[in-house]
Amino acid sequence: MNRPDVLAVARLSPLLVPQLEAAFTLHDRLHQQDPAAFVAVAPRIQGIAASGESKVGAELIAQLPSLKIISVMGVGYDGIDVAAAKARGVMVTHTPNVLNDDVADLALGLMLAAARNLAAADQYVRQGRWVDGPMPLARKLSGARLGIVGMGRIGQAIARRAAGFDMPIAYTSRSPRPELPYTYYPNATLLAEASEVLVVITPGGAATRKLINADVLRALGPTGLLVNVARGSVVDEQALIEALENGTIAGAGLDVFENEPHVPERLRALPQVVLTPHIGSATHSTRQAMADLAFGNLRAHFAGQPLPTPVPECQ
Ligand code: 8YV
Repeated sequence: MNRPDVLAVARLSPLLVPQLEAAFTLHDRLHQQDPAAFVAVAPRIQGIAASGESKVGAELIAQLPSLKIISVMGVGYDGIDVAAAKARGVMVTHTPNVLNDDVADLALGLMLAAARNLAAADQYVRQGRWVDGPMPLARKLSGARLGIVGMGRIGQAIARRAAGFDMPIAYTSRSPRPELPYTYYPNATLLAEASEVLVVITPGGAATRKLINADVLRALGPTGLLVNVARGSVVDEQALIEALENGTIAGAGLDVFENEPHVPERLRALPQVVLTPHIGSATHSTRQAMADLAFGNLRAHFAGQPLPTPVPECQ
């Protein structure tokens, strides 16, 4: 049986690797781990398996003359040079929709955790400090004005959940969505000014790099909370640290960071910040669905069938 050669460009999910190994000859990060062996194999590689955080640049694509498909296990594909792939006729696929619920759930969790100081409250009990008296009061989340940066599928899932908390909802995105019952603002600063909680769920990449900057944080204001479940690149992390240290904003809930898995010491030192290690889609059932879809895209390609979920640029 013909077993196409596929290059894994990242440490892939254990839910995906066995499926890939059963169908393909899988080269696990060979380009990084054994460049000499990679040179020999490169002409045969027809597929790339990547994660949402993987970088696949024009240079790597150029080294793979037989490459036909890049399958990303993740909805975000900002690390993939899609223009370079398309120029070579290489298709790019991702795993949209199956993770909407999980990422939206986590956004609400971080909103609640940041507003109600849940991480600090847990420590308060564990460290035996309760016996000395109650914790300082927190802020109410229900009814707070919510601003959502990015009104795609996950943004809408967050909005639906927030409606259950009686939160007035506004958003900014590339273009208004008149079919949705939420208030549109043309940019993040105006949205932040009108919001008490600002949630970031917009794609990463050059178009949104450091979109949430010092001006936006100033507009959010001293009682404002920032939640980021998108990409670390969307927030100017240095400006965020300064805004938190100076009380320019009240707190934050962050699942993503500029230089994962490294989180600046200054950010980790702040008690008004809740930090999670990029777990937006990290549940058993969702990661299984993502792995199945990432594999399904590769399988469909090699079977000559239509791709289940190509990225919009490749549709
Ligand atoms: C994962 C993600 O971190 O979907 C995305 O864009 O960031 C995540 O779900 C990862 O890609 C899992 O492989």
